[in-house]
Amino acid sequence: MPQVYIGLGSNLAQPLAQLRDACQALARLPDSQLLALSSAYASDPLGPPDQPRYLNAVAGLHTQLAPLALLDALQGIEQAHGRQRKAERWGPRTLDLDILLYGEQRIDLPRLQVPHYHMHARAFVLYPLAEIAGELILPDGRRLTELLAQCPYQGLERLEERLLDEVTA
Ligand code: A4P
Ligand code: MG
Repeated sequence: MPQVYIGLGSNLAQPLAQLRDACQALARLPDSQLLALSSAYASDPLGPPDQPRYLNAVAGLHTQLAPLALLDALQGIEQAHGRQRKAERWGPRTLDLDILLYGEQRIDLPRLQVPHYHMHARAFVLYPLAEIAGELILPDGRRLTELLAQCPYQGLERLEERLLDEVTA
């Protein structure tokens, strides 16, 4: 089963509760197993500055869902969290679930690009990912450690609160 990494983000309507509920939902995905979960991290918004700070985290899964079926499932979870898609790019959101990596695959479809296009330079993706997959090598051969060495913290702050009491691997 491919190892998949999902980026979680929220900056509206109690972000910590949003991320916790989202983790429960990820743990219940069909034909999938939640293997690992990072801490939650707070950071300033990338994009329009007139929005609240974000909380982000990264989850690692095994899944038998094909990439587009997984995307459908994640968008279903986003909808259930009251996500409203607006025209504004990088605007505030209750819950954003991005497929960061899907095994070794590179995917370039109209609805889905993997690896997620900006993950290589985003502290709020790379540092939580490193917490659960420090030895990771990306499909283009780059090591996660190399990317981290070139990625400043960007004001990232790790929270003590746990997102899920137990991850059963
Ligand atoms: N899509 C394509 N590839 C993927 C993928 N790998 N995973 C498509 C998930 N979706 C993917 O996404 C728009 C479309 O992207 C989807 O319909 C899907 O078919 P969206 O979630 O509706 O819109 P979005 O998230 O606003 O757009 P975008 O460009 O993906 O934004 P990002 O890159 O997710 O950035 N600042 C901080 N500190 N923390 C954040 O988490 N997030 C954003 C959003 C901006 N600033 C942030 C953060
Ligand atoms: Mg998104």
